[in-house]
Amino acid sequence: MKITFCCTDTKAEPWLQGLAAALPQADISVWQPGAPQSDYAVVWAPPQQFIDEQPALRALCNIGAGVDGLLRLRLPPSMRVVRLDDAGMAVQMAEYVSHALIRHFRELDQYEAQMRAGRWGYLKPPRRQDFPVGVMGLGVLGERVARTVAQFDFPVLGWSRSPKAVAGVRTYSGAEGFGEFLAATRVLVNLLPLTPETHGIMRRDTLARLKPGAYVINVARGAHLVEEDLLALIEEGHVAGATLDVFRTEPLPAGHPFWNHPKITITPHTSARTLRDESIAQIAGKIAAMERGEAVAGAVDTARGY
Ligand code: NDP
Ligand code: OXD
Repeated sequence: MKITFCCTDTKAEPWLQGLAAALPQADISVWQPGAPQSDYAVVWAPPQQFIDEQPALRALCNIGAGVDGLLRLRLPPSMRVVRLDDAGMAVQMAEYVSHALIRHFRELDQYEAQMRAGRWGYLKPPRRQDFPVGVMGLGVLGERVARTVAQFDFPVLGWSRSPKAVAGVRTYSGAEGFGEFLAATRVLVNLLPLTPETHGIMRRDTLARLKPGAYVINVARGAHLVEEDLLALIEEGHVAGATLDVFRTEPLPAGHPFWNHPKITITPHTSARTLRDESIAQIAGKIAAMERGEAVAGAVDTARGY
């Protein structure tokens, strides 16, 4: 079995070693233009040329959870796409979102400013019930985040495409449930995949439906958010602030208003990193399962877009 590795911005050697150890029968190499046809590919942001030169791949194994970049390429209709499901990302997302939420809710920035000013003083304790948290996307990552936040006794709501039941979470689904979900949410967490349906989903008319003093945590994709609309709603006071891990243009360009905005915290697309060892083990397991003709978790429905 032949496996090709084609991952932009990724050091290949440790992946090749790990995959070779997990799949000793496989012949694994880094893709070069003109390379012979492989059976499987391990990819992140491959060029179109790679797809065009490898039309008979049995599967593209994406070393990330989101496949929006991959699905922008022209793929042969029969080409199977498999993504990471969890592989150590869900716990990272849960800690990142919990941190952002609690930092905002407990006003830790204000306490830090007081500390730096040498001042000992109390702020009025916020009421947890005034901060309902709405998680958009109840998949592998969103469900873990919703369950984790519920452990801190926040009211938690979740929204997905199909109806879902999650213990401790009030769930909504589809276009018909979206308005009610937004109206009941104050802290909006985005964990949707980027698809034609979800592109620009956080924009003026949707964010304006959140409870006053809303807070936005975007950990999915930058193109979910209309950045100018968020800035305007913060300026107008409806939105109190945001924690943003992903941006329309990455790296965030110099001079972008998010860099120095007092009510916005940014991180460089790091809320849930691909963990190499966990990912190698998962991808090797999926390739072995596909070789045996078995179904695998994380199989992408390319028509649906996630
Ligand atoms: P999943 O595919 O497991 O979950 C997606 C969820 O979104 C599902 O609940 C799905 O609903 C819901 N959904 C999809 N489309 C719609 C829609 N139109 N309306 C309402 N709900 C919808 O994905 P993951 O949880 O694994 O990952 C989510 C995203 O997180 C990734 O696509 C990626 O963009 C992002 N990500 C970001 C990272 C970072 O470091 N910032 C790291 C990893 C991922 P249903 O359950 O009905 O199918
Ligand atoms: C992913 C990501 O999709 O890193 O895995 O954003």
